[in-house]
Amino acid sequence: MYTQSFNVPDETGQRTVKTVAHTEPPELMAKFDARIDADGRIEPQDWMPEAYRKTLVRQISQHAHSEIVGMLPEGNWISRAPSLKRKAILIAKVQDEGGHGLYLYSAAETLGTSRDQLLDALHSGKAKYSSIFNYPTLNWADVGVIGWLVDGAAIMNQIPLCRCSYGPYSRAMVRVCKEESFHQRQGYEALLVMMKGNQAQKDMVQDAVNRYWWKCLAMFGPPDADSPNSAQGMRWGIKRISNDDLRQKFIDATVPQAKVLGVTLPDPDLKWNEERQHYDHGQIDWEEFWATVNGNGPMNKERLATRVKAHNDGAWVREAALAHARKQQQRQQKEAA
Ligand code: FAQ
Repeated sequence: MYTQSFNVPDETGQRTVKTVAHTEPPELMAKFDARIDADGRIEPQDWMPEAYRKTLVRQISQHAHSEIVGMLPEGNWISRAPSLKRKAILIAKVQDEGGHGLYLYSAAETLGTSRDQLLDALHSGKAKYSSIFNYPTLNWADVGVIGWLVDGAAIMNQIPLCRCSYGPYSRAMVRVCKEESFHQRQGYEALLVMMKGNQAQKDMVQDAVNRYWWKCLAMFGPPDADSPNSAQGMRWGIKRISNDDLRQKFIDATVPQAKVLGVTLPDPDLKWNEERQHYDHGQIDWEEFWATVNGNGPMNKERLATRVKAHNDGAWVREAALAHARKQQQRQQKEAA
């Protein structure tokens, strides 16, 4: 459903951005640029400019943190799922998100930053994670809407990342996208069932859509004109499609899905524009977005506190695993002696 993202030509500005000033060795830099221009992949053992490494650690670790913090809003509903079938699906989905976080932390570690450093940055509030996970899940329909819209937006953003210039990130994204596709479908299917139910169930779905629609549009990041990282990210083949173009693709794909579902998207300005061949839409509240990104959304403090507690509660597992590994190593050394 979302694979059409592959059809967007790369030349939408990506290669035309000038390289920023740097103090890297010119020969190595020229080789690196040539590989990027030829759409080649950069692997962990390859030379890369420090700014490229830094950008990747930033983006991949934010992505990893989003997956891990993203387990919390839906995780809250595992014990309250309305049937055994829904509970089993939800457990599998939340577990998948944890797995995505682990692939992504591993990909970030290949760039020379340790897992402990990455987690410290999250737990101290220094690192960002997706704004969308700072809103509460108030009713069961929120779980369906997260699958349909949040995973839908995540796939739209991540399909182009399967062709990211950094090998480990692009390979992780292939598997992540396959799993996100199941997540999106299970959410949409759960909502379809609710929309065939009674009025209270239909109202619940509409209420969840009303609360999540605008937040999902903001997930794609600030408008291109206010996106400080986009130009360089696109020049390096990390990002392939701009924030605004991805947002537009998501809206265009979602409007027909909303019609089939029978819900209204809460935007009076949402209209098909024949000339542009896209839907026009209303203004996103960027002030609210930045407040949330900067730690002042409705659930930021609770999400972070839950993560820090889970990490601290798990300290004994990490210590036990390390002690076991040390014991095994000592035993092997003794046997070898
Ligand atoms: N939330 O210059 P740009 C998921 C920050 S995974 C918070 O445009 P960039 C799966 C941005 O970091 C969802 N912060 O930045 C799931 C930057 O700050 P910095 C996560 C945001 O990197 C589903 C500043 O604003 N997906 O949902 C957000 O070029 C269901 C300026 O922005 C990814 O992370 C935001 N929404 O573009 C799990 C995908 N947007 O670092 C559970 C990978 C922007 O300079 C349940 N990431 N910022 O201090 C990306 O594609 C990019 O990093 C963007 C941002 C597009 C998110």
